[in-house]
Amino acid sequence: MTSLDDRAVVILAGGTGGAKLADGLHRSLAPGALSVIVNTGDDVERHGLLVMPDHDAVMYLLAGLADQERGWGLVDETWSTIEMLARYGEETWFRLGDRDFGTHLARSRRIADGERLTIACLALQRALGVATRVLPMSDDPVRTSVRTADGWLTFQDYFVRQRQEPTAIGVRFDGADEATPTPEVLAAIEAASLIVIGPSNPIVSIAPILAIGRLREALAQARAAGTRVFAVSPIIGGRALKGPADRMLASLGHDVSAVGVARIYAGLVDLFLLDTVDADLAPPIERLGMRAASLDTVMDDEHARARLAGQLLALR
Ligand code: FO1
Repeated sequence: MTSLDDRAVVILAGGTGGAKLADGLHRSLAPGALSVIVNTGDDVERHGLLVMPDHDAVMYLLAGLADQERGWGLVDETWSTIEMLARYGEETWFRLGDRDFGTHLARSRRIADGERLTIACLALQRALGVATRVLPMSDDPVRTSVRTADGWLTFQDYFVRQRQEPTAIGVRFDGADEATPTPEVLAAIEAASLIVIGPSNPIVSIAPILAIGRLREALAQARAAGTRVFAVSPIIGGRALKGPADRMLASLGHDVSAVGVARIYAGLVDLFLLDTVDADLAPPIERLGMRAASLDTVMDDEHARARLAGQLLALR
């Protein structure tokens, strides 16, 4: 058996495409070589507990516990707690499963006892046997809101309660200006030989991470020092495979294409990876000052994830 690549890699990720590529890299790299920096703008307090959808999506997927059909939460889930909460008249449009509640209880207890968010998350990951570090972008709260014709909605209100139906005419990341990256995030960026911006929603999954000034600076410094920075398009053939990224790009005035996404990342990345169906978009992307490469980027199963991760690592 060939030995796994142990050069340090960082991926910036939200909950879906980014999580899948993180899983592929996790499978392709030596244990501990990968750090995932996750968006916390989707985090939300429910029933007195902190819920971290993007962190938990990555942690569950890497632990082999994710319900991949539903697209969020845990496998073999049951729903007795939320049903009981509904009987008490609590708001239950945001569905938390019984097993998932265990995660939020354990993490919230640690935070109430004074642990930093990152330390609490790392403890949960270790308990699930996940060697990759899944790092919240900051220990400070950052919360995404989406502006619609009826006003501002908190992210989960827009995403789950309103099923992403209202047109997004603005986004904001409350707390991002004051938030600082954690020492763990800065150390991971500094140690990385490759940093990947995963195929997550550029508007509400990656932008909150990049909105933290000191983190964005750290990426630029790493790049200036020779670290390669790659981005993978979440838009394939003009559409997002999952979620509202395509509609959000359109309503916020961006091109709904890999070029539109590449424009958002111009100046930050060395190489932009697009799907083979979009290979003809390579020239306009290269005119933005980055290399472009095309591969089959659809990650239907774990083999496809590991294959894409391996191909990406080979482009370093
Ligand atoms: N997504 C839904 O569509 N409906 C839900 O009720 C829901 C509950 C939920 C609970 C915990 C969790 O970690 C994620 C959950 N999600 C749910 C997914 C989540 O809202 C989004 O997928 C992400 O925030 C977007 O990346």
